[in-house]
Amino acid sequence: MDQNSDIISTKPFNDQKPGTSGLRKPVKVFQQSHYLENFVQAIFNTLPTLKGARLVVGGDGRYYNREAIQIIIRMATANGLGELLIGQGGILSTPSASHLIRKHQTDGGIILSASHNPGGPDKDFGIKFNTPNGGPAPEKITEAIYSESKQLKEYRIAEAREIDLDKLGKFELGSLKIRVIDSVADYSNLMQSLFDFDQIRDYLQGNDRRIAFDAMHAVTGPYAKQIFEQVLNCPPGTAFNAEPLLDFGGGHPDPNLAHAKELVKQMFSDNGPFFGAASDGDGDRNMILGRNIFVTPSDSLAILAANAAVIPGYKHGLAGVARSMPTSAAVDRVAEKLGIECYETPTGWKFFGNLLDAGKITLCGEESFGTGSDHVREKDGLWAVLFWLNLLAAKQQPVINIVQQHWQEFGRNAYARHDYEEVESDGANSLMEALRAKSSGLIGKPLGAFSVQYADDFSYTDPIDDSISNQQGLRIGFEDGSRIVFRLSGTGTQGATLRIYLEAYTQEKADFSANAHELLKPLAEIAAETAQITHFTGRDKPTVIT
Ligand code: G16
Repeated sequence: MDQNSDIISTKPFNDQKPGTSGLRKPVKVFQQSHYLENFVQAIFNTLPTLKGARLVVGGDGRYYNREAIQIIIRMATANGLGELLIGQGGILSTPSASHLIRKHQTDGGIILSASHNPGGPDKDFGIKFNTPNGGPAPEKITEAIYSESKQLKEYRIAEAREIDLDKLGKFELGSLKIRVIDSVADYSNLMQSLFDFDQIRDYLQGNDRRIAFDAMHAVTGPYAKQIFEQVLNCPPGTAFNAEPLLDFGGGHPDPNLAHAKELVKQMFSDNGPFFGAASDGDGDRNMILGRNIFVTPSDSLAILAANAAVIPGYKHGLAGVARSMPTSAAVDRVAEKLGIECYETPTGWKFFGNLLDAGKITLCGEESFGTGSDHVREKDGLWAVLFWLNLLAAKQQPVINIVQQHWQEFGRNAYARHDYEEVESDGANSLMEALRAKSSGLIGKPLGAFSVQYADDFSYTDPIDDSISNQQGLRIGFEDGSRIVFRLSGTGTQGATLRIYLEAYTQEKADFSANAHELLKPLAEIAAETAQITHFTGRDKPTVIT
């Protein structure tokens, strides 16, 4: 322990169980005395070797980011850690933190973010631990952290000066070394090693090739400015809402049709940009749009997989692909054609980690606007955008043609997610229990015009370490390839969020120009009736449809 350190007596909090992606709570919860400190100490206590450990630390710049980093610094020195690598201004996008952990071979990292949840004094904050592979800690580690948090009696923190997070350079605090590093440079270099920037740059010089990137006042602003406007020579303003703000400008930094309104309006107007994209609070999500077309995240994954051979970083082929269970089966059809394995995992990027580390998969993605590859161990928003730009440049085609051609070849998995946010937890749990109880009885029966092929509660056995994750979502699959999935979100901070995932498979050409919601209407009706949504939640329509 360092000389000026204190051992502070504390009591455990009983609600520090990490969810789908770390511990997410309202800021006010984190500001309670000892709350953040307890969780950080719980993380430290689970490190295999605490003394001398090296960690990457950074966050999405939201309210409480800087305060939290100063606390982590003081606790790191008191606990005898060796080195912290911190993004300048406390800023690191989640994928760039993952890259830095891998590049500098640290013992992991602490990422401060509540991702797409709104920020500000009355909104949310979050913290998660990433392991030395750069990925979110798997369940056995999050369980260990939780279990530490439940028995914690004390934590260690030093009395120390504030470190200037805005100044690049090396600092020392007791025996702790601190390096404040450029948040963007390494990440930008990594992207240039995967994509043909010359080809993209030339392509974007062409007529009518204006692109727009909405950083949603979140962490990708500085990254997008550098990559689009400096390296790719796009005009200033290409990246807009590009200054990270403590409260994301009061917005909801979730890149979807509901929340990236400004971008969507541009993309669906007559003289809009020919390509548009957005990213979320911490830069790991992406939304892809062409002029007058939105590409669902599930389709995006399938299209990237089908066309990976034209991208320099992936030209040698894909080892395999993976998608989370609620993500549409569009990529499964591509994998079948390519003759590669397609893994179906529970929701949560952490489940891709083992597959990526074992070299079983190259690309993976989720319906929740996450796409990524083996270049890091997190989903990566800007990576997906650059992949698409490289694809457009290589094929010399607009987004709409690429999507339509894909559907002609593989059929269309029309897709939508209906979210019922902040419903009473008891009602949501009862809905899931009632559905679970009746699901096996649905098999072989008709539901509307559909015939149920299978109905189960998704369970996953990790093919690498054999760990089992049960109760990962209720699925009702129909004989024509359509599907309804019911899950409770693991990232919300108020009550429960019921997610209903609808997927209709069609090979009818007429359906390729149809509105997805029209195609999904019969499934939405079946979902509402089968799960008795109004009865259990008191709601007659979803809060958000994405
Ligand atoms: C996190 C996880 C994703 C997950 C998403 C939604 O994303 O990293 O793997 O798909 O939450 O999870 P849920 O449906 O449980 O709310 P992010 O971008 O919030 O870190």
